[in-house]
Amino acid sequence: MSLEKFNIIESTLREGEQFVGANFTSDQKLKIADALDELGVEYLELTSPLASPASRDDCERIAKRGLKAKILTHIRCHKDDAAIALDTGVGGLDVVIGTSSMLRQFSHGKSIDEIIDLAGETLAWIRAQAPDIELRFSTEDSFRSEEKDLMRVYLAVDKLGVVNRLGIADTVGVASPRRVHELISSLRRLTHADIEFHGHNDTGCAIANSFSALEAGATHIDTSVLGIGERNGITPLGGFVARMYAHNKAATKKKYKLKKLRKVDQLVAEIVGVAIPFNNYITGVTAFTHKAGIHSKAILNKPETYEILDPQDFGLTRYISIAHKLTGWNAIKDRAEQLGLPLTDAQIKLVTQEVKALADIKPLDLNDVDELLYRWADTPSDEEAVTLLSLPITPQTQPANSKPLVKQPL
Ligand code: HCA
Ligand code: CU
Repeated sequence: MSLEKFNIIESTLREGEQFVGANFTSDQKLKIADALDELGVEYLELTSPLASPASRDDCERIAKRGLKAKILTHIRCHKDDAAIALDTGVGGLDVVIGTSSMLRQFSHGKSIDEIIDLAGETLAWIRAQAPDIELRFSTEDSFRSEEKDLMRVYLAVDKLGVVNRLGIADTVGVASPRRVHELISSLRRLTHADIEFHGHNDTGCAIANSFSALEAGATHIDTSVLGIGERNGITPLGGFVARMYAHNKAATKKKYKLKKLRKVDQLVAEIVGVAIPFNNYITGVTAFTHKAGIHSKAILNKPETYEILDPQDFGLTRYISIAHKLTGWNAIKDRAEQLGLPLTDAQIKLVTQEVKALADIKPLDLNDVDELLYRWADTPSDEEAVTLLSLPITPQTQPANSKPLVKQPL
């Protein structure tokens, strides 16, 4: 159920602002908000208006912008914070308080009973001030909190009947998919509100944990563009979208404008001064690059053989890397056809042998392969072709020092 009807709470403008390279100006925030809104995420979460005067103005500006996405801001569990946040005109408040013994001891210093009282008072007060606002209550470091403490807090909050959503946060990235499934399943069984999952990626489980949360009944998943956030960040938007596309392609294509993802990744990468990682989900330079001859052959016949994501759905193209020793003659033939060279299969197979032999000696690039193909195309007969195979490597085929082997036309 939730797997088909989930919502993305896009937190690049909150959790993402906690990435060490992020220092968004107001205009940059607007650009990011607009780009995410075009992509179609359901919510945008913004840094607390209490963080700085500009953060407060930004909440007001983005709340007034008339975006389709609902605008949320993220605050501590205090009436004073809530009062200021409500004044900004946002559509929802994400309230959070730490419940783990470490946070209780080293951060706010409150007992579980005090947390329950404070949450009850604050949430009821917010609901009285703003009957229509979307209200979420979350515990920080949920997975290192005692489960009995956690459930006491959630049950007490749920009983108030004033929150729309309960949030579970894997603040330090310690949870595994099975653990997430267990905890969210318990929460689903015991409470009535929607459930949000926020997962950090310290141990590489953020996307799997988010998916597992949905399988267990969560309704909302927090993401950020490229996964930026504290330390190495949270569930990346693109990777999460890739996961949901693999689960239900038609529904994901309908829900989001997938071709906008590249622009969003590029925009945020540029603003925070990082490159999109080569192996990034969907938009990384090698995400749709195929190499081994066996893969290339099947890809040319039927791309789905080795692709769970169709690059076209994301406005991207696949690339077959052919200038290496693992190449295959089907891929070389395809390249000859792209170049309009009428070589026979026998000739193509000889070119392939030559590419492999050369690649054993030195790194090649596409120009080297093209050059061989052109030479073979100029060769009048197969006999001469055999002679050509034994020719030494000409200076023109020597690549410049360490040229990249993969050149994807992104
Ligand atoms: C943080 C807080 C938070 C809050 C998550 C939430 C976390 O440590 O900065 O409100 O759901 O990871 O616990 O981002
Ligand atoms: Cu976080």
